[in-house]
Amino acid sequence: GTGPAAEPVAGLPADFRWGVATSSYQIEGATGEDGRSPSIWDTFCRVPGAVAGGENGDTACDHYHRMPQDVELIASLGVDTYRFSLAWPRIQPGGSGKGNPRGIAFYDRLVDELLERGITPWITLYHWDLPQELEDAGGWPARDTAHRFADYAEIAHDALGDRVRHWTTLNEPWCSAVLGYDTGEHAPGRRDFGDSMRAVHHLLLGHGLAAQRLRAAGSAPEELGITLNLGTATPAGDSEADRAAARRADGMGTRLYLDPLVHGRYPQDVVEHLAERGVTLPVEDGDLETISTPLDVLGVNYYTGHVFSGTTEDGATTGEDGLPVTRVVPRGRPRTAMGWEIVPECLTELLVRLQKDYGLPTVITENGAAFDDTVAGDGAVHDADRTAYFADHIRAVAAARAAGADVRGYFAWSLMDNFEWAYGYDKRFGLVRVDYDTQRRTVKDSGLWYRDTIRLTRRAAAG
Ligand code: GBH
Repeated sequence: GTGPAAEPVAGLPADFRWGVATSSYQIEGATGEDGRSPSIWDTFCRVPGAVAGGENGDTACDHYHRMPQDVELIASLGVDTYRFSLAWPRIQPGGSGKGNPRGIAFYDRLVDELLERGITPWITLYHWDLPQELEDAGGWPARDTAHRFADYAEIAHDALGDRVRHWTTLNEPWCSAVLGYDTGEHAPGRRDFGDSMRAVHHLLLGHGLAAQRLRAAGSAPEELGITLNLGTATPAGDSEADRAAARRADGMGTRLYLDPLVHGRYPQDVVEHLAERGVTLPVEDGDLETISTPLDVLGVNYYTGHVFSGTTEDGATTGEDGLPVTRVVPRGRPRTAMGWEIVPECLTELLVRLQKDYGLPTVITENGAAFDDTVAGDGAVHDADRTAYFADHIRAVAAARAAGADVRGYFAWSLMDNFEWAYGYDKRFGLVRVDYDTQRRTVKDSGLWYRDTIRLTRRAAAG
């Protein structure tokens, strides 16, 4: 079957923002063109074993050469907003010095193509493609990278800020810091817990410095924000150990970022946990004021929510590393092709909690799912599982609004299948299928459903 039929989603207003999202390294290709310098992902992809299948972003979706057709595709989905990221190594090769006119020209054209079709551009300044030169100088664990980021942000905003009013500084600093510098699953592939936590502070500082520059600029953004990957942390049971484990997970995944951003202080329990692990955040005078520069909107990337236990399977509360146990317990729910459990109700819970604890308007800047798509004889993709995922999560957003959360928009991840980081091209998140042999794009059933849902919901809300 083709999955659930499109119907209006009750409770989403006529001005609710509907979009699709992508990121530069995942779709652009053309990594050596028009003066772009290498990023940490170009380097990381060449490390044997780092990326499934030894794949890389050299060609990806070849979006750099197919941009006008891709904008047509976006328009055909009926969305009002397109969230994309700028490649820092195109805008400012090497991560220092002047802007690169040839790199900037690509985004100039993209913005103009979008505006001509009435689509609002929503720019993310940093979606993980750090110029390799800056990594060689120490990367995010080094304080100077925060200042380099602010300079780059100003160059980008000077070039595009006359037409682009929606700016996100960072995408998912947790991923940059933890996957990049602690677990080594992402570029640059380093493995040092202390470095990862120093990276957290410098990412947040870079965000704050960039936010100040954008606020001070002539055409200040209408909506300035940051995007975090967020979920829920539910204790497995009532025990003190389980509750402490969930609180630790929430501290390391959510409060470590949102408390300084919104309240201007790091959470005391997290600071103590880091001290137990021998780590001090490199906070200098004034940093927390900078980091807590007021935000207009919080971008939320949601994929799943977790249950935590504070004991091992054998009942021990301390692991081999001598640290308290923080163990994810499966819920036994269906999973996507990434292995992530599908728990839409946790999106409602998350949004209501964010409203209560942080009080910012939110936008879902990413939500979506990889499934093992098959292509029918006529080329169609009947991805009923993906459609159901979107339907359930969009309803979860409406439920959060009904419960008082100020959620203003929803961006599907992703416009099209793309380079899924360490998983290569095997994991497909697109509303649109990409045939990587021919670069042919085909709107999947989920994409048609999304288009119809937006149209019906807008029409119903307009009355
Ligand atoms: C996003 O990251 C990225 O912004 C985007 O570029 C990417 O393509 C997309 O998601 C899909 O991966 O194994 O159950 O503990 C998402 C990052 C998703 C981080 C879920 C942690 C926990 C899953 N994350 N996740 S689990």
